[in-house]
Order: sequence, then C-alpha cells, then structure tokens
Amino acid sequence: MTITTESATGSTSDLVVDGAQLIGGEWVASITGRTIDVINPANRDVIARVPRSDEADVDLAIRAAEKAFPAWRDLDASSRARLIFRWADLVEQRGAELDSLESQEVGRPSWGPPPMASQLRFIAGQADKVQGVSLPTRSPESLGFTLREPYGVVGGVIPWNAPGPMFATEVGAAIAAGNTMVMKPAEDAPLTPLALAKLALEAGIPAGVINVVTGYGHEAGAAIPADPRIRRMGFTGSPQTGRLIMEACARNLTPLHLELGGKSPQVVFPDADLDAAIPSMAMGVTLNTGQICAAGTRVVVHRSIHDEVVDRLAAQLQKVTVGPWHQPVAMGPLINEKQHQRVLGYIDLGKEQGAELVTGGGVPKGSDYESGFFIEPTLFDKVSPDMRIAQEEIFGPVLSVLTFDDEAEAIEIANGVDYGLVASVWTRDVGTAVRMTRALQAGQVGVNTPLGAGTVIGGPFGGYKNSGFGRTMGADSVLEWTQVKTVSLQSAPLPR
Ligand code: TXE
Repeated sequence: MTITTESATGSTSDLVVDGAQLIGGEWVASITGRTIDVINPANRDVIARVPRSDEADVDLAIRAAEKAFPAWRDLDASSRARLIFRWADLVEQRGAELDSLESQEVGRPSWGPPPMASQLRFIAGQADKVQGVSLPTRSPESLGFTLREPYGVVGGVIPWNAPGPMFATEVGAAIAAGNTMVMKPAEDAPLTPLALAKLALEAGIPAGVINVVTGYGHEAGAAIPADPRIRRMGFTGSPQTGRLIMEACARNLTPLHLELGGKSPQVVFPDADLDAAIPSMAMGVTLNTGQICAAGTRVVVHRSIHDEVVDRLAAQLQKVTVGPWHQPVAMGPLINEKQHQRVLGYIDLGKEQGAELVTGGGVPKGSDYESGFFIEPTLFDKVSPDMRIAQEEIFGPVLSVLTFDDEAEAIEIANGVDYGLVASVWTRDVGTAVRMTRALQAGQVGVNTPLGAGTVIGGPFGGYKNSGFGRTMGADSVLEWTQVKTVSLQSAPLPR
C-alpha cells in the first residue's frame, strides 16, 4: 500500500510505502510484522509506520545484496555513473516533496531544494574515476599496477539529524565504487532514506544494490556490523554507539569509518568582521536546532571584544523565531523526548558549574509549544574550558562563550577537547588565518564561515581525534569503499 504523506505545506507525496522497507527490490514488512511509529517532533503526530526489523531481516537484506553484487561490480563504471546521475535527476525533480518529508520527520522548517541531487551528481562523477597507479617492475617482461576494487556487501548505519543527505552521500559513494549495501536509517527519521531508495529503484539501479532495513539500533542496527558477510562498515552517530559498532567490526576484522560529532570552536579575533560573524555564528548553532555535528558550539573570543560579541550574539539569538510548526519558522523542535531532556540537562549543568546564562535556557512559553520538543536558543557566558558544557556535545541550540588573551591561548582552548570535527576562525588578517588553519586540530577548518565546509563543493568530510576517522563526502568517500589490489603481470617466466 502506498500512503499519502501530508506535508507541512499541504503538498503530498507517494514516496513512502507504509510499513515497508526495501529488500532485494521488494517493499516488505519485517518478518515479525512489528512496526515503529514515526512521529513529527513538532506535534507528536504519527506520520508513518516503518518495519521494526531485527537480525532475520538483516540476513535477508545481506542475501539480496550478495545476489546483486557480481552484476553490479561487473557493470562498467560509466554505466554505474549514468544510473546514479539518473537517480540525482529524480531526486531533483521530487526535491520539494523530499524536503517536506525530511522536515516532517526531523521537525525542521523547509530548507528549500535539498542539496542531495548535487551531492549525488558529484559522487556519480567519481564512479568512473576510481583509478589505480602503474608501478615499476624488476623485469621488462612484466607490468605492475594497482586496481581499486569494491569490498562486496557493505553496511551502513546513519542518524536522524540529516537523514536525506547522509543516506545519499553514504549509499551513493558505496555503490559508485561497485559495492552493494545494507543500510539502516535511524528509527526517528527513516522516511527520507526510504524515499531516496524508492527513487534509486525508479532510476534503474538494480534490485538488491541498495537495501534499506529499518528498526532500532540495538536490533537491526547491531545485526549489520555483527555479520561477517558485511565486508566494510560506515557509521555516523554518537561516540558511544560508534564504539559498539567498532567493537563488533573488530570481532570480524571488518574495516570501517566513523563520524562521531564535534564540539566545534569559532575563534573570533579582534579584527573580525562582526557584522558577518555574529549572524553566522548564531545561525551555526540554531540551524537544525543545533542538531548538526559541525555546529560551532564554542565561541572562543578575544577579551578586547568579548562584551560586544556577547551582547550582539544574545540579541541575534533572541531574534530567532522558534516554531510552532504551522508558521514559517527559523528553528523547529529537537528530535525527541530523549534529546529534549538531554539538552535541558546540559543547560542545568552549565548553571550548576558556574556559567552565566545570558539568554534562553528553557522551553518557550505558550500552548503552541506544549506538544513538541521545543527549546529556546541559549547563550552561556563565562564558560571555562573544563566545564562539561564546553567539553561535551550537547546537540541542541546552546552556545558557550570562552575568552582568550593571545593566539596561543586561543589554540589551546580551541584544541582542548576530545573532538576535532570542524573549527572556524574569524579574522581579516591572512597571517592569523594561515597560522590558525595549520594549528587547529579539525577535519574541516573554515575561515570566516561557520560550519567549516563553507561553500566548498566535494570537500571530504570527517574528523580528527575522537570525532572519528575516514571521510564521508568528496572523492575520498568513494575511495573509502574500495580496497587495493596490486597486480604483477608477467609475459614470460622470471629469469632465474
Ligand atoms: O545516537 P546513536 P542518538 C550524538 C549527539 C546526540 C547523541 C545521541 O550528541 O545527542 O549522539 O543521539 C543506531 N548498533 N549524535 O542516541 O545512538 C541508531 O538506531 C548499531 C551525533 O540518536 O548514535 C541510529 O540509526 N546501531 C551525530 C544511529 O545509530 C545502533 C548524529 C545513531 O544513533 C546501535 C546523531 C547499536 N547498538 C547523534 N545503537 C553526528 N555525528 O552527527 C544505536 N544505533
């Protein structure tokens, strides 16, 4: 049965097959018939049901992926590219519906046409550029070179904060390299991934190349890395779950990449263009209600401009409109009750540990906010580097201000966390920008831009330190899903 999904804007979508997941090109229920309700976190309405799968469903998906692998691997790379380009075209055509679907399950306002089509096109363009190298040999009778080959059946687990782009980039890269995949989206936001998989089938990507198994992490999610038939894993989510995935992979000696979030600094020097920096920094922590791994949650500011920056940031955050859902909003709710409690808990912790609450700090008042998981944009000043709100990922719209006196101290504070995903520097001085770019321990550094990647197209994305390893975007992401074979081709017996 195909359901119609009412969108916030009134448009409809047939992109979701109610209660079904995609295995071997078929829309199927879980073997047990159990389902999970997917809710809109702005009002707790149930918007769809998806199968609650477990190990047995994952087994079927792996079998389907195994069956599809030889033909997909052997399809020439430009044909694989053409199919992914076609997938991107359909994603673009249905962009408004995908945006609506994602905004309902994540509870965010419309972002307009999602970037997924261009992300897929970038990846498609890499499919026929996976190359080896030629190697010198010891004999004129031989040739040496490397081949980059797919692993086979690969697995992925993604979170709920940007389900569409994460599905598109992770699955796109894995299949561009010639693998077939079993992917589990988050239980909170599986609809956009399922819709994308439907469009992939419509684009002609063969049955079994992309399999989407829905369910909880400890059931369907855990079954993927636990299975030795999975030859490589990719995971984006929390460090806690990342460790579990890595432990499961270790048992099977399965290689993997992990993207585990961040605590990104925004270092503001006295010569910064504050007219640009202030709105960008506020946006960087309120976009998607702060539920972005790249969010710049620590403002590390020079003492000479501290007061001005705090005043202007507070004013900027107070301008942000929070829900309710039926109006154009700048900031929606958090994803679920657990996240709501977690973020409120961190705000209490900040106060207990002596940080000064400048603005926000609670649930917005009014009946419109009662049914959803809303929260005010929040600013803490006088945060010291050892406080937990300065060290741990909150994953909500909570910004902490820390102060420095010289560049060395700025670097020490910025790098003084376990994470290393993104770092931003705000300065007009090219010398400061170059030195800071080199000194900051982060997978992405942005100069005068809040989320690190800025306007770069095809930049590899991933972490330093505990933010993880491996890259999930750009050309590097396709190579992540390949293994190298060295070939020695001998035309005559080697001389004795
Ligand atoms: O994440 P989980 P949660 C961080 C952020 C957030 C915190 C908790 O700080 O507040 O994590 O969020 C699946 N085996 N990030 O609890 O558990 C799960 O079903 C296999 C940062 O939602 O990591 C979902 O599909 N899979 C982050 C996915 O893991 C398991 C984005 C992510 O859920 C599993 C999200 C298991 N045992 C949260 N347990 C980022 N890096 O962007 C859960 N899962």
